[in-house]
Amino acid sequence: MDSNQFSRRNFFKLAGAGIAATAVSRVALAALPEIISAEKASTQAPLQPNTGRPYNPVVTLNGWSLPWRMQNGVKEFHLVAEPVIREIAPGMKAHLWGYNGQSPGPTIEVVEGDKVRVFVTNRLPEVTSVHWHGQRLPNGMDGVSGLTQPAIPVGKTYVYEFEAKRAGTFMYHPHADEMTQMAMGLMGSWVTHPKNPKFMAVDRDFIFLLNAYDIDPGSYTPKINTMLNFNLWTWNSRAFPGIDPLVVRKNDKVRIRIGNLTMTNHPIHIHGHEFVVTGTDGGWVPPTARWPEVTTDIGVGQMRAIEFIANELGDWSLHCHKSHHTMNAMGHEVPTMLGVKQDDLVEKINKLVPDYMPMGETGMNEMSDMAAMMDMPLPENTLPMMTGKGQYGAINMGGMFSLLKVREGLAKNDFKDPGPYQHPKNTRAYEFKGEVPEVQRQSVDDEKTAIELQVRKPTGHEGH
Ligand SMILES: [Cu+2]
Repeated sequence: MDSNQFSRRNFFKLAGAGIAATAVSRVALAALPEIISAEKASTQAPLQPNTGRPYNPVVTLNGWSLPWRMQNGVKEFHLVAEPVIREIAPGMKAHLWGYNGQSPGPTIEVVEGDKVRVFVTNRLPEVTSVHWHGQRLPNGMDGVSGLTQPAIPVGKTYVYEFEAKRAGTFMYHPHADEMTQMAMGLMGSWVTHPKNPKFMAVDRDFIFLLNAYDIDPGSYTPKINTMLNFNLWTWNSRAFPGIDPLVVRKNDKVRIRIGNLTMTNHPIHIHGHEFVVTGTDGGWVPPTARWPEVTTDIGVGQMRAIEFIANELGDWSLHCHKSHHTMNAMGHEVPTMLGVKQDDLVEKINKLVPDYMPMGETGMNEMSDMAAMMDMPLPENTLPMMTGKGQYGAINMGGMFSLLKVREGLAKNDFKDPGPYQHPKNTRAYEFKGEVPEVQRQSVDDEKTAIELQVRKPTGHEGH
């Protein structure tokens, strides 16, 4: 874009107009859009545009959208990179780096063709920059420190200006000491809405980022050198049961936009509905190229937009299908104890280790019950590994898990949790109360099979 189209010079004109020194500083301050900060980690109502061209706003899961100001036809936003305290779920807070009070930062929403100016103020203890992942823009606005711009020094504000050329879903994150700054939670979402608000319009449009942290039980700050062994798998820096449900009306057309800024892929799975992938990092998928799925794998650095009609009432799970990603921190080096009798062992171990507790003898379900009853002495500021209470008991989940709640009769912009789904009579799994038949052993006629079975039969001490 031609920089003359922008009114950058106007800021300096004011400063040179011979106003008293104090007034100058006030004018200089006023030249920057005010800093709007979020205090809460809960999902905020969609930001309805009151200036600029119309669009259908998104709902950021456990997040919010950044208000802008119009300045001579340019949408101006102000991001502040700073240390923040983010509640990961009730009972655990993390000391992260974020933007405008939270990690991730606010979602930025603009319309295709908008001229955009983003002020970025650096209140971190080190240099930073912002890369606008996926966007078409002048090379010098790409935010790669050292390559396309000097890094933003501590305490300084840099300005990014470009036209939002392509409609779609994007991410933003630092491109300066990236490993540290992304491990600390510096990231956010960006949506460029299509010029025509009717194009690809949906009733409810959700957005969130997949991110991950390595925070030792009992501590607050992520370990920044971790490459693969993260222990907190989060959506918008929240872990279940801290992730809000996605509340929709029956028969709503729903879009969920998911960006992956972790170091591994996440197969995101939905229950009770099929969806189609309608958007990728490169843009909208042509209708003829879409196919139905119930799980879509989202690679590192990728974004996927999925769409479906929510026509089945209920509380439907929406989660990453890697089962270790639906657990919270507790170390995965716990040995498998399935079937290991520990009764007499515990007594002996207790003489050596007074706090030892037997774990996992019949599976790990007992873990969530223990945690739920707070019998288990977890370190302070630590989430139970598996948790969450449903109307029928423990849900045994953590991490990247939430619920799609489909209900009838919700108001247009009602995203409030409607509570647990009331299953209509005779539509819930139930206990069978009759006799369970005897096991029928299949008679083995085939000689060959009989020999194989004999070979496989356990032979006691042999081989030990
Ligand atoms: Cu995952």
